[in-house]
Amino acid sequence: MTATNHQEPGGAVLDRSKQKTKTPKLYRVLLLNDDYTTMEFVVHVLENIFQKSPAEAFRVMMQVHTQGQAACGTYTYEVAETKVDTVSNLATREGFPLQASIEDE
Ligand code: TYC
Repeated sequence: MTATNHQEPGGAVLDRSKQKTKTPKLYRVLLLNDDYTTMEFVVHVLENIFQKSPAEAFRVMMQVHTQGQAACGTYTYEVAETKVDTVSNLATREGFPLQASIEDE
């Protein structure tokens, strides 16, 4: 928040407290379950694309497997989009149908 002082003719000082730098809107990246992608590959994706520890990667993978989907990170839109593309490209390269999607935080 920046406050700029404006000198008024009568000597009064007005504070402009309009927010100039806005915090960017954030988006969740969701990983979706399917019947064909191996658990090992999903753990690999979570460790390498979403920077999860091995234990956290396993926990998130099991959450997707049992509940259909789970959040794996929160990012600006551009970064979230890149994560989704990276998952899709890596999965396609390995012959898996694994998909990720984006939702508003
Ligand atoms: N359901 C998959 C299996 O039984 C494992 C899996 C987990 C797939 C998470 C996708 O996002 C996923 N092999």
